[in-house]
Amino acid sequence: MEVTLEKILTHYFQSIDHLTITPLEGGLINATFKVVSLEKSFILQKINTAVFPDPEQLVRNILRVSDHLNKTDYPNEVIQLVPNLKGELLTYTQGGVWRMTDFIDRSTCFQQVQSLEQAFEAAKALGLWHRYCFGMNLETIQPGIVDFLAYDIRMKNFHQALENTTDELIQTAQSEINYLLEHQTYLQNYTALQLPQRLIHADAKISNFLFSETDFMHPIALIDWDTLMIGSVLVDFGDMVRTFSNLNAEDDPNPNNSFSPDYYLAIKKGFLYHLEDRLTPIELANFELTAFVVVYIQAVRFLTDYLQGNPYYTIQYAEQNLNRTINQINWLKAMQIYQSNDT
Ligand code: GN1
Ligand code: MG
Repeated sequence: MEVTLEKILTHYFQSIDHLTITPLEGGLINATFKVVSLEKSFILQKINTAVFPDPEQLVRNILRVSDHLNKTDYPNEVIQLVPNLKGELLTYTQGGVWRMTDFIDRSTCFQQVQSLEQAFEAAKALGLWHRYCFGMNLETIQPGIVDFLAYDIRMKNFHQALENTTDELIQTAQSEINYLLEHQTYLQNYTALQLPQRLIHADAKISNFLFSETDFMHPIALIDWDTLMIGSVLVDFGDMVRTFSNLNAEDDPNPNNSFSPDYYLAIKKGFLYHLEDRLTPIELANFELTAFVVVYIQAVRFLTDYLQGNPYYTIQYAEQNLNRTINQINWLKAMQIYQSNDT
């Protein structure tokens, strides 16, 4: 066990003798570890304060939503923060800001969706989470990241990155840059919509769903509540579609299997299961457009990061953010073909 991690654990446990700690891969922002004690397990996270400059706000949002859900008969698991020995929900150390939550027992998660049934069930679970959040007082929620959903600012950052980057990177990414610049109409059409503003999760990707360890078709929790904010529920639908209907890994540039209409339809059916009678006509009419825009913006974000020298997303190899961009663009191209065949 690394000395620094041991030291962090002493903030939470009287004795760290019987603890094991293992890193959990997958997240691109925070560092995440599973801590196993003799009695139970926990999730320990080092919060990336470059991305989340106000960790107190993250904690406040989580408490507000978990308090709300705990007062209802919401059937799935709710995130439970674990205080340190001083009773504080955040631990400030020279090695960063740390937070611990309960590990949800007998659960497992996936980096890629396993079956149509699993996609349907997860989308249903997300819809259920939304249905139960609908009654919340939204005034108490402040975003943990300012301008996260301000897509005009995402585009401004992209243009700035284009101006400030090297000719070499521009050349390498020329076709992806062109594609994104040529397909801004979708974004403009989306931005012109007046969609109802509700509490959203804002990172509803497959790895943020926990499934029962014994029944992979049974979601038991929606996790990673760091991006709780106010926005359109269609953004959550879009993030599901982005990661569930793309059958390739997020950095796989192979165009085959980048969009599955069957998965898309399963997710839509699942998401509507608990929400169809709650959503307004403008929401019901804009599923496809929002999904397209969510993937488009994700491509813009990956490419911006690549052009800036990867300051934001964790990378394992130099071209990973470019590959992630290509992967998103492959989805967009396949979705366009699907839409043109469908109409
Ligand atoms: C980031 O850290 P992680 O993996 O939960 C990002 C999401 C992206 C996602 C792409 C705060 O999420 O917005 O969709 O990577 N989170 C933040 O995989 O930027
Ligand atoms: Mg996240």
